[in-house]
Parts: sequence; structure tokens; C-alpha cells
Amino acid sequence: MKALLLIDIQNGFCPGGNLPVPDGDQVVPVANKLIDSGKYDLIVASQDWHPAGHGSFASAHLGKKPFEIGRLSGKPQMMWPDHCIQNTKDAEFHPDLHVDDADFIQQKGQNPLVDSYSAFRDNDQAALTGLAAYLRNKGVTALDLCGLATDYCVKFSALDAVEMLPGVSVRFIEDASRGIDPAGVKAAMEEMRARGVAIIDSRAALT
Ligand code: VGL
Ligand code: ZN
Repeated sequence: MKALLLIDIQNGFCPGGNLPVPDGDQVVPVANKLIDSGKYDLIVASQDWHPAGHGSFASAHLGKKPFEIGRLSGKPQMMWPDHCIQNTKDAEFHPDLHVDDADFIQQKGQNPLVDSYSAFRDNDQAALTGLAAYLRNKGVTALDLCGLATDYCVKFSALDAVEMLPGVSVRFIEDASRGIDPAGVKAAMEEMRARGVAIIDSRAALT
């Protein structure tokens, strides 16, 4: 059972969004090719889905500016611009993404007191989203991931997939993903590789 996990391909992370990833929209045609390929038995999309005033937003902290390090529930936390607020255009999937063909949407980041980069659990690794149980129940043996942003939500989702789905082969599709910071992307790819995530391109995924 082969699954494709599309991470946070939302307006908020594309040009014109509130937390744009450079060239984030360029993952959409590649993701669509993967979705339409017939190579996957199961397609899942994650959706960053924050309440207004979420604790990861700089605007929720007096004197904090976006991209500074602040604190959330006593722990260091990157301060983000307000983004992907529930039921806003920013939180919607990119309009060209073939998300209607997804079998399951996993929302995350609803708890205002903790951020959730991973689609599997929040950043303090306490609360599970239910995605690991869903994939286990479906009998998934191979998981390909891609989307936005490589150095945050894609990386943490890939590492959690390796840890929480023992025996499942996990691959990161590089050309169907984009990151926020080039140095962060390089480090994320090294970390994923070191932890057993295979790095492939969409051509390999489609063969
Ligand atoms: C993300 C920062 C904050 C992501 C989500 O999808 O990579 N990054 N929220
Ligand atoms: Zn977020």
C-alpha cells in the first residue's frame, strides 16, 4: 500500500500568501502529476489550520516581530507572521492543486499553546493528530512526502513518519517541495537522509 502525503500546499505558503515560501506555487504542477499518476493507493494532504491569535504568531506577543525567536509555553518558538487562519483564503489549498482527489485531509496547528510542524503530532510530541493511526489502519508500507516548507513542516513530518511508522519506507520528493531558507533546506535534507528518509525526484517517484 503506497501513500502520497502532500504537506501544506496552501495559499499562505505560496507567493501572495501571508508566509510565502519562495516559488512555493511551483510545487503544484509536480504534485498534480504525482496525484494523477495512479502510482498511489492513498493520497493525504495536510493543512496548517490555526485559530486567530495562535501563539506561534509574532502578533500574539508584545514587542515580537516575525522571524524572531520568542517563547511559547516556556519553550523557544519561531515567531511567524499570522498565517493559515482557519476559514480564511490564506488557509485554503492552492486553487490549482488536485486536492479533491485526496482520500484524507489532516488539519494541524489548532492548539494555540503549541505549534505543530509535523502532520503527525505537535512540536512537544504530546498530542497526536491521528495520521499515523490512519496510515497504519490502511496498511501503508511506503510513504512519499512533498510540499511546503521543506525546512519546517515537510522535514518534521518525514522524521515523524520514520519514527512512528516502523517498517514503512519513507521518501522525500525534492522537486515537489520548496523551503523557506536555503541553509535550512540543506540541513533538513541532511537530517532526513541521516534518519533514513530517501531523497528522490518526481521522475523516480513516477517510475
Ligand atoms: C509551516 C511555519 C509555520 C510549514 C507552518 O508548513 O512549513 N511553517 N507553520
Ligand atoms: Zn503554521
